[in-house]
Amino acid sequence: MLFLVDLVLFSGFWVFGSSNPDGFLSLSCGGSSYTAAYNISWVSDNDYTETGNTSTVTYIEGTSTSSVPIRFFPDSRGRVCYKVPVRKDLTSVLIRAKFVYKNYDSQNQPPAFRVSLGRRITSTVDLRTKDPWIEELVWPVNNDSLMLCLLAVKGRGIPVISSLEVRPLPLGAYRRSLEGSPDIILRRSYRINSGYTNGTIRFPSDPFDRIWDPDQSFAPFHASLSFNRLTRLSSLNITENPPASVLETARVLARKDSLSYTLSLDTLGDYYIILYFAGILSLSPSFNVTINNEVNQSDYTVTSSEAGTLYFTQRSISKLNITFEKIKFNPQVNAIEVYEILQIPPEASSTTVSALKVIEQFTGKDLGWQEDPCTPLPWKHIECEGSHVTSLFLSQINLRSISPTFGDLLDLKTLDLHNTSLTGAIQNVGSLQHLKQLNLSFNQLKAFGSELEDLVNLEVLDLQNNSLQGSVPETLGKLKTLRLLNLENNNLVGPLPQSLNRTGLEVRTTGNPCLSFSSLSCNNVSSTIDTPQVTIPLNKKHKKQNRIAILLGVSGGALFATIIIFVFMSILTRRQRNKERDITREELKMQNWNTSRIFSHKEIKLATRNFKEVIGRGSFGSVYRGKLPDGKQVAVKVRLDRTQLGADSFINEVHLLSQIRHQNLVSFEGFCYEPKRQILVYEYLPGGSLADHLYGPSSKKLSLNWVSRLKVAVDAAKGLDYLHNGSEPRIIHRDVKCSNILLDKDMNAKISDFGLSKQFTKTDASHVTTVVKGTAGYLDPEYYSTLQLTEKSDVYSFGVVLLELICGREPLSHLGSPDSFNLVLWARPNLQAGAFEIVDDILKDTFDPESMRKAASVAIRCVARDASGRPSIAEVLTQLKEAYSLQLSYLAASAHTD
Ligand SMILES: *[C@@H]1O[C@H](CO)[C@@H](O)[C@H](O)[C@H]1NC(C)=O
Ligand SMILES: *[C@@H]1O[C@H](CO)[C@@H](O)[C@H](O)[C@H]1NC(C)=O
Ligand SMILES: *[C@@H]1O[C@H](CO)[C@@H](O)[C@H](O)[C@H]1NC(C)=O
Ligand SMILES: *[C@@H]1O[C@H](CO)[C@@H](O)[C@H](O)[C@H]1NC(C)=O
Ligand SMILES: *[C@@H]1O[C@H](CO)[C@@H](O)[C@H](O)[C@H]1NC(C)=O
Ligand SMILES: *[C@@H]1O[C@H](CO)[C@@H](O)[C@H](O)[C@H]1NC(C)=O
Ligand SMILES: *[C@@H]1O[C@H](CO)[C@@H](O)[C@H](O)[C@H]1NC(C)=O
Ligand SMILES: *[C@@H]1O[C@H](CO)[C@@H](O)[C@H](O)[C@H]1NC(C)=O
Ligand SMILES: CC(=O)N[C@H]1CO[C@H](CO)[C@@H](O)[C@@H]1O
Repeated sequence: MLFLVDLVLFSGFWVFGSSNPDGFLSLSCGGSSYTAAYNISWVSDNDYTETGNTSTVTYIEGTSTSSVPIRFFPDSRGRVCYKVPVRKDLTSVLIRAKFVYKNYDSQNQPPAFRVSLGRRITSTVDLRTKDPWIEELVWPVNNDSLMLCLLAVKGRGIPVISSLEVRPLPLGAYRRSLEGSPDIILRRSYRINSGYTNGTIRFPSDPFDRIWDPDQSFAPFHASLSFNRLTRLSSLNITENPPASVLETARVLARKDSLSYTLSLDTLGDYYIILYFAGILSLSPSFNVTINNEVNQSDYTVTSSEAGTLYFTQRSISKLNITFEKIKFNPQVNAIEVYEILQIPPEASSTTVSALKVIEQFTGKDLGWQEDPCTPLPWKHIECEGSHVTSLFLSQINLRSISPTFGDLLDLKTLDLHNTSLTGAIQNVGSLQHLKQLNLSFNQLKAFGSELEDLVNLEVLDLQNNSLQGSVPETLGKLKTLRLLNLENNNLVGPLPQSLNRTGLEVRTTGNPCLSFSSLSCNNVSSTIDTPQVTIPLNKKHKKQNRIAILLGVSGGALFATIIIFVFMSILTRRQRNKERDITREELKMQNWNTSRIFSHKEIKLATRNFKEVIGRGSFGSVYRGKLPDGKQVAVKVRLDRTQLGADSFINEVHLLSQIRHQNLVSFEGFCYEPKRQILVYEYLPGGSLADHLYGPSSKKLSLNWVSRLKVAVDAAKGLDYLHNGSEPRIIHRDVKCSNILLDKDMNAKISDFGLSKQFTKTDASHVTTVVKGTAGYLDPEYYSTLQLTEKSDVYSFGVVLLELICGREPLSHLGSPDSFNLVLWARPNLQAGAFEIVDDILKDTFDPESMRKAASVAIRCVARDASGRPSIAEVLTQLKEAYSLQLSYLAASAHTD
């Protein structure tokens, strides 16, 4: 669970002593207020927050011992912010933040985190590489307060800060040759006091309290000469106003022909360079200034007793070579500043922001939506491209209707409002011209409305599990880019518009009373009406009349009489053909059901105590807990009317289920097949699902250490291997996921929810297309191009399960940073790089790295984009067994040494 906590420090008044330098603000993070040398007042941040814990660390730096306060934020793995007032009359301020770890927690694990200033992420602070770490930023004052935030990086420890200083800078400083781009933050790379070696210079020598570093190791091949106060500088007419003490020393070429600084830079980026020259000698040398091998300024002259500057910007560089080539007398330089140029991203449009704020109110929840939706980090439930909000994901909240406000989110490409209690007609989306994916599934929508046809860029429209009625509007055919139209489990009837029958568009229709392209046969209607007749043959005649009545009612008009007769005839013919396959109860009993039983509905009612205890729900119906007369515990799966299979399909299904037996597959106990009742009875597994263990109450989660996770993985792989390679026919599961892996009381894992019903395309004509029951986050990416699921699709889904076992998080999760939303995309590069920081915290220090490496490597191969790159489940099983035994011997060895 990540928290988004804003620690806002806002001191609306200036509390400094009368002689505190004007405009200085110095926050002692986690410390107390005190006055330091030169009357600089340090203010504690203590009074302004309840967030974060404080401590003090002492460390040795050079020859001196420092003791500094720190504030760290253990319970806010999201974001913490300091909001600091700034004088509006300034053009820019210097912000200096100091981050100190120095093992304050005795864990020896220096954290890494990101820092943002306003809308821009400016830096990644990695205290492993440098501790203390000082960030200096020049911020163009564009607001009366600035917001500096620490953004946690998942798995990289707790952000920590020691001090934060704000210093006014001279008016107009650090803007030359950056004109026309006001939205720039400068991040200090170097500030060198050339020719000076005796320590740093700062306040009060520099009234703006910049820290000028001594010039020691920057140009090792040249003699460092300093000329102190040889000449009085008559004028210091430089906007940046460097202190005289800095300009009074210079590095001067001694012997060679050129003087050179080679500076390495943190990141590849754009840099801003300022060179300071002062005529401290009686000579006036002239030279060429070459930056990264290009002469930028030729024949520059430093006039005796005068000061001057050169400004440069360099694009896309990662190192810097500044060379001064002699023309007359020896070249010299007095100071050098180098800054990384950081563009401030534009603000999101105010329409978008206010629309989102209104939507937040609609939800009745505090979604933590503050500041800018896209920068520095996108809000929860939102994804951005630049400053455009392109995705909005809201679910499990009560919206009831799509309010007009949604129509203002003009940049949306993805709108996901599944399970938000929407009712009525689909509305207020017509203006979303960029929309590619619209998910309104699992609501109670009744009508299509008239706006869908305006969504000219729509690719995926998911309307499954709603209450849509009537027929599918012809106008949906206008959506030329549509690839997937999911209408499953609604109350739709009638032929689908032919305009939707085209290659590249998949229409899913199961779970509707009567929905297919063919206008002449309506197999679903016939099969529901057929059903009673299968088991109660005496009713045959009666039912036929019934059917005619129903069909008349449905089509309601003499005009269609011919069609009706046609339909009737075709059903009759079909019946004739199928007659010998009609199955009576007696016949059912005579078949070989192995150990499976045929239950009567009465028996089921008794076993479940009249369907008292629901233990699961799905789109197919509910699962109840039951107890057979012999004491055996069972899980009873009752199919909803609309998801019932045709008679043949159901018999085929239960027949297959009763033949499949494997210790790692949930065993099938029997079934009930009576009019309008299709019930499957399975063994009951008391251990719950793997998902319960990984994401349920923490007590359960603790029981899942690495060795038991590997055991679960091995078991599940065995079950899947049997489906793929051991059973006849071979079975593709199509919905492998954590909630379909169940555990018995001894923590043996078994796969559930397998069978034929998901792949009945060829044998059952009532299914228009391949029915995919995949789950978001687990679905083979190749499916979208091939529209086919294969054994390798199961391997992919299984790979996602392995990643969940390793990382302890769900396949799609908005809880972390945006780049971690998709488990596969996030974990793959990390695990490939051996970055085990992303391994579930609970497993830390308890796993054998070799075992983890093996499991991670097979997981990564399973989720290869290309199906051909994925291993077979048999190979996965072999690898997992090895990882398992590695971990076992590791545990044995550590038990031995303990
Ligand atoms: C500090 O402030 C006090 C008065 O508040 C003043 O007397 C003293 O001179 C100041 N010291 C410096 C170094 O500015
Ligand atoms: C942080 O402070 C809270 C409350 O003051 C305390 O419960 C918690 O244990 C502290 N955490 C650490 C890591 O010191
Ligand atoms: C200043 O920043 C705050 C948020 O920190 C924002 O709400 C406000 O609109 C900004 N004001 C200006 C003038 O940009
Ligand atoms: C260096 O600075 C110290 C005081 O900061 C001073 O005592 C010393 O004389 C200086 N050395 C040189 C070579 O200037
Ligand atoms: C200071 O520099 C500005 C522009 O760089 C120039 O216009 C002005 O005359 C200079 N003033 C002095 C006293 O040199
Ligand atoms: C820096 O640039 C100068 C002139 O282009 C060149 O002679 C010198 O070798 C370069 N130094 C390094 C370390 O690249
Ligand atoms: C200085 O630059 C000019 C123009 O690029 C060039 O012609 C000249 O040779 C350079 N001089 C030296 C000493 O590099
Ligand atoms: C769908 O279209 C194809 C070709 O356009 C046609 O052959 C086929 O019969 C149509 N399917 C149905 C069910 O109407
Ligand atoms: C001669 C030359 O290359 N001049 C460039 C020096 O650098 C500034 C700023 O980077 C450019 O604007 C000049 O064109």
